[in-house]
Amino acid sequence: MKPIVQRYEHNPILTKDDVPYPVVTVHNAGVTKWNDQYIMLFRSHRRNGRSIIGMAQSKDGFHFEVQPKPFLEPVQTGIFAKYEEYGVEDCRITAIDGEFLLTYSAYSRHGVRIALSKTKDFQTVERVAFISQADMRNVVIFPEKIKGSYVRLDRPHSEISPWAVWISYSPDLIHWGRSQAVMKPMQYHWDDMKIGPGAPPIRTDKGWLHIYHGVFQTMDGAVYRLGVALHDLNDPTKIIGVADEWILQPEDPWEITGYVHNVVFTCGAVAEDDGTVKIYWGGADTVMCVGTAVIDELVQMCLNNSRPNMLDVRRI
Ligand code: BMA
Repeated sequence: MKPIVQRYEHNPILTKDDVPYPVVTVHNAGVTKWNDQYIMLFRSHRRNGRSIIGMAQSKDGFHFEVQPKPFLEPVQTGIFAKYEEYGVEDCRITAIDGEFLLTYSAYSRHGVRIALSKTKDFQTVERVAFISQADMRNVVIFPEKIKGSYVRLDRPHSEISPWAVWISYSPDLIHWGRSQAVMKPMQYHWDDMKIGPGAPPIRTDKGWLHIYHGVFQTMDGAVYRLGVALHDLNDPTKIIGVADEWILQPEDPWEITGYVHNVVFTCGAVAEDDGTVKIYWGGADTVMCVGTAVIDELVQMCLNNSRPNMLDVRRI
């Protein structure tokens, strides 16, 4: 059977050997298209175990060339220095109103929170604000305002309820509210342990397509896979459907073995004019990979093989 995500035959597309400064991993990259180029902002561990974000560019979305210097590193002064002290991770890119919003995890002795930066040209970056308190990760901002508000999905940590996807709205990108839980892990499914936003949602005529990650705990540790959910176009708080089956799981050797075993983790996907989407993922927290899927097939998985809405089902 044809896989739903067709892996690029020359994966991995980027490794530490492609980076002209010392790093030990290349993974979890946000990707966007700009001026006929693909821009990738990837995470790398340094040899001290802390992460920075580098940039690579490509004409075709498959062959990337890395910039000589890191793109985003923890700053040394001010409020951002205080909360970026331990590193910056897992950047998502949203193109909106002629600029690019960058949301990434900032780690410090105070926990992990989400920073928002902006760029217009991928040369200069303006740090805007921290848009969450601790402990929050995986913020993806929708590429359009909906009914006048910016919209985001995120994933708070919680020991009471299993990690779930939430939605929030903002008039100005700084102040966020009207928060609601929209999606919960499904018990004894591939994403039983936790779920989190992956790539910024993609507009389709049937709804917003969200590619997310789900985690299952095994005797050999956690397995990270990717799945899809569809949100209502005008009210993304409403989930139209969540595909019952995953779309991608660790299978290639560099997804099964690496810095963290058995991980495929996405922070970015690029919708193409021909109805396909390039999905980018980190393999085993070590390398970057890409694959292609047909957007309508992902949408149909959400519509035709949807699971029940776990928000209303009590776990026993
Ligand atoms: C998550 C995040 C990701 C990482 C994944 C697997 O909690 O830290 O950045 O890819 O674990 O290690």
